[in-house]
Amino acid sequence: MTLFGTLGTFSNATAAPEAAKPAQTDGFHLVIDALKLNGINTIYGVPGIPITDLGRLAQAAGIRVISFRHEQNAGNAAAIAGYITKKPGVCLTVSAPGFLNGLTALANATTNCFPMILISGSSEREIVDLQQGDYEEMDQLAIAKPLCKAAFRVLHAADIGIAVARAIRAAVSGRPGGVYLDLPAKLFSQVMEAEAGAASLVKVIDAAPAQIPAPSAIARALDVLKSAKKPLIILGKGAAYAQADDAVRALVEQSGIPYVPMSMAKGLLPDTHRLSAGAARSLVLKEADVVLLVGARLNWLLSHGKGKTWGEPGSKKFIQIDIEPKEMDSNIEIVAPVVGDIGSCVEALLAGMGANWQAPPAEWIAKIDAKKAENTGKMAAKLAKTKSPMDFHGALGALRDIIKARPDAMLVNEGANTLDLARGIIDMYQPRKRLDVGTWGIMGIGMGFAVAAAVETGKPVLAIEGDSAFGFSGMEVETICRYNLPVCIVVFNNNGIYRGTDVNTNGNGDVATTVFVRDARYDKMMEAFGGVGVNVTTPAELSHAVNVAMDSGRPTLINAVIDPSAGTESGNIGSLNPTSAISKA
Ligand SMILES: Cc1ncc(C[n+]2csc(CCOP(=O)(O)OP(=O)(O)O)c2C)c(N)n1
Ligand SMILES: [Mg+2]
Repeated sequence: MTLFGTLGTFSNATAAPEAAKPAQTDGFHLVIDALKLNGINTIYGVPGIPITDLGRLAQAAGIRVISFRHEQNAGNAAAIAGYITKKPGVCLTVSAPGFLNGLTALANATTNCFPMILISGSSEREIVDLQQGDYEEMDQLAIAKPLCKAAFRVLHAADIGIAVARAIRAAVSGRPGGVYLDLPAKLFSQVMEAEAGAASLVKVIDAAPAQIPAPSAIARALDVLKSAKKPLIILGKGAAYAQADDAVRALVEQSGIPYVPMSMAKGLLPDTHRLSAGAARSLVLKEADVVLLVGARLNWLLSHGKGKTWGEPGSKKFIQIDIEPKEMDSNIEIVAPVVGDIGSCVEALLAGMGANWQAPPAEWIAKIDAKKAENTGKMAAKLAKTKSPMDFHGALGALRDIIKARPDAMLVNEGANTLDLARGIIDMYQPRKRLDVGTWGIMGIGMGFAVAAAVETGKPVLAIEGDSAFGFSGMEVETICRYNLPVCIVVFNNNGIYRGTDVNTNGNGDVATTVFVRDARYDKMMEAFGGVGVNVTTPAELSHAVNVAMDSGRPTLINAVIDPSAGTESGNIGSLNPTSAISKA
């Protein structure tokens, strides 16, 4: 349009009667609409500038917005929501400090392959980039980038739809992980015509496309498997995430191959399954000749596939199923890589195996069964102990029976002894019920995971927490009470980290570095917010209190008094702990 034309139109318009103004939308509403369009119906976060109204408006628009007391817990909730649902969990934070608080959870989600989107408001770009000292100034995008799968910033309201679509795709496709979405304050109030806004939104089609393995890779894997005399399947968290439960079960049962579940894969098949070799783990890792990894990485948790855990060097062949090609040969040679999504790969293996697959030699199964019986027998006596104060085994024996009776409950678990012993002792019966510290062994996931487990599944949650572990997210008991969630927390209170008995030898009056206030009453924390607090000293009392809590659905914290001398340094992973050769503390 010419200058004159413009002026002419302008003067005509002022002379004409007021035309109806087209309906408008803005950045706030476009973010909410984009999330809703893609089926994201829950946001976990902490309010503040510049995203307070985003939370309010999202709530008003029908999204469930769960406000936490600290962003790390909101982030952990989002991450585990992603794991449970295969949809990215969303965490919403304020700029700089709130963003940083959420970042640990984002990095942890990425490490664990949980799909999550951290959405953080950010300060004014022009000021941040010139480092002129804006309110909560920080170049958040640059900081997030190396810690997640993808990171995006949106400067124009018209790009919100495409940005949310990219974030969702990046989080769930291929190997899932964390995504950062940076939304500067100015974006939220940018206005555009509603019609154009609606047209700018993107509904993601097939966000995590199937990745079909090559037929030659399947044939190669089956050849290797066929040659095995002592085969073993290892099921990882990836296999649990895939929600290919029937196929995974069929793989084990049709092949007759014993399996070991990694921590969060427990329950994919019931731990009581005849082919579970969990109770003979050391034996099977050492003696197997062919190992089929299903969504399990050969990282530290599997001793990198080498060393004395794995028996004679060169004594085994590894077949690996993973969606990420780079995972192959990451630690040792993989003789049969199978790259694709777990469901498609396992289905293809099953099809190739057919109905007449030769079961493994009976001697192999018999040897495993004998070891299982021996280990289970030794354990049974320990679990039946009723002494007071309790040791870990006595207390966990009680909780083991509770999960057996309530197999659909969600179990959250963190700590050192409290974690390692619970993992070994408590059998799981259903997939994705066990949520724990994952790949990093990170403390602090407890209450975030518990909240999301309750919100996403509607099932009762049992959180088994070391007293130290609980402290990292303990303030969220208020959140649990505020939303009246069916969460029962059991704090294994042994007065400290690993144990409560360490002594400071320097004489300055401080307690030792691993010791907490003696005989603390964590149950009182729950009472402060209207929940139920119980103090227990015997397995029978513990069992009773948990059953009452799970029947009532009321937020409950049980302070379980554990013998302060019962734990061992670092639980099961003491060998990773460097100690001074010169002086012993
Ligand atoms: C974020 C983080 N900080 C610190 C640690 C180191 N750490 C490992 S276990 C643990 C706490 C163990 O004590 P507790 O939870 O009481 O379990 P217990 O062995 O006493 O049962 C700590 C602090 C960690 N894993 N993660
Ligand atoms: Mg402790």
